[in-house]
Amino acid sequence: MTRVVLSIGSNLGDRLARLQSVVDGLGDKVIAVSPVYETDPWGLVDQAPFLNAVLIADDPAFDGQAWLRRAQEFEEAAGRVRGERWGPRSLDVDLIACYGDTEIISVENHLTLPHPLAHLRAFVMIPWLAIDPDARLTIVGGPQPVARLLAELEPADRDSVQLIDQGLELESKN
Ligand code: PH2
Ligand code: MG
Ligand code: MG
Repeated sequence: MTRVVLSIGSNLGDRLARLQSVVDGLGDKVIAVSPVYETDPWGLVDQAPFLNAVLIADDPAFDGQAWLRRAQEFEEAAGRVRGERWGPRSLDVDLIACYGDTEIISVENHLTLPHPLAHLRAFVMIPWLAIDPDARLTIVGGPQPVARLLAELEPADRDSVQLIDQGLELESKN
């Protein structure tokens, strides 16, 4: 079994529908879906606000590379065009952390795990904590509680992530 923590974001087009496409595409692999937040653009600030959420999913057959391929398929299906780094995007699906029997650490084949910038991004940590208050992220020096990493950010960074009153819908299994 591998479990993955995915950060999903969009700031072009029907942002909520883009995020929902990932939840729908993962179907019953989804374990948890965070609320949706509107977030100020990070890294390249002169662009439209994002919607962001975090998902936790399981698939017994997937390793890190398989999750990466799946993430890229979702981005392509949303019509993502690769533009400038940190620039506007219809859909971004980033692997934040991945676990088999132990945490998967990777620096190979375009796959860096855990995500090397997650501890700087309130738009990742706030949604993640909403579905896993005990979340831990491995950074240089070892695993750290995400709650502590978030507390180390500037208050303005935390304030740039605002809960919205629309959410993502988990497929109902009737
Ligand atoms: N993604 C980026 C760059 N900046 N800012 C926010 N608020 N949300 C994002 O998902 C995001 C970003 C590149 O992946
Ligand atoms: Mg990203
Ligand atoms: Mg990405």
